[in-house]
Amino acid sequence: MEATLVRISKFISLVLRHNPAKIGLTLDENGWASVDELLSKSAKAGLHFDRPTLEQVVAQNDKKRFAFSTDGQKIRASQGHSIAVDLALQPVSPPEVLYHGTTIRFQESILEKGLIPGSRNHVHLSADVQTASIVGKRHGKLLIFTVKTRKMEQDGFLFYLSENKVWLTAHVPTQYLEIYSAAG
Ligand code: HQG
Repeated sequence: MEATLVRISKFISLVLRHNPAKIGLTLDENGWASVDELLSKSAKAGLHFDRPTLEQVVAQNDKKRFAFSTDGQKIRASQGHSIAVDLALQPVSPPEVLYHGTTIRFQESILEKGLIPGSRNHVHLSADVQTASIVGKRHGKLLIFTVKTRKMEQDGFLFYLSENKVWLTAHVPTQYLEIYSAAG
């Protein structure tokens, strides 16, 4: 993605996930913003882009972070929010295991408290080790946990799959965690 598009993507990621008030935008309870309002308020805040450019950002985004409503009038982030939004996702049955990429710096705390959402609304889990590696390396030296998601489901935990295929859950207690090793 070209530099201008990346800049817009980072900007709308901040606005749609964390701080719409920064540009005077309001999201509805499901996290949607009016596209026209996003364009005009971003321009007022100093970042000018038009609808075709926004469509490019949405289409080319490496992780498909954003989605338009079916009528194309609204846009939202598909996951990753820190503000309270109800994505209105239905619980989905998870595979046997999922993965969580993090850094060894957090190991002790995770083994003590389990995986907690921190500033976000959910704990984020990955379907494969490769994705978990990318997520984890953002934080430092990589550590991957295998999460026994089927067992969690049997114990009553709920799982959601965001539109861009990130698995979400509220909390992962330590008994469902195992340090992943490639050797098995
Ligand atoms: C860690 C990116 C200490 C957790 C990614 C993680 C993902 C604990 C960090 C999405 C802990 C939170 C989310 C505990 C969890 N003690 N640390 N008990 N429990 N943690 O960025 O999962 O590029 O909020 O392991 O690709 O890294 O933004 O979450 O390291 O999909 O679209 O606390 O963000 O997507 O970090 O990443 P984050 P994450 P985007």
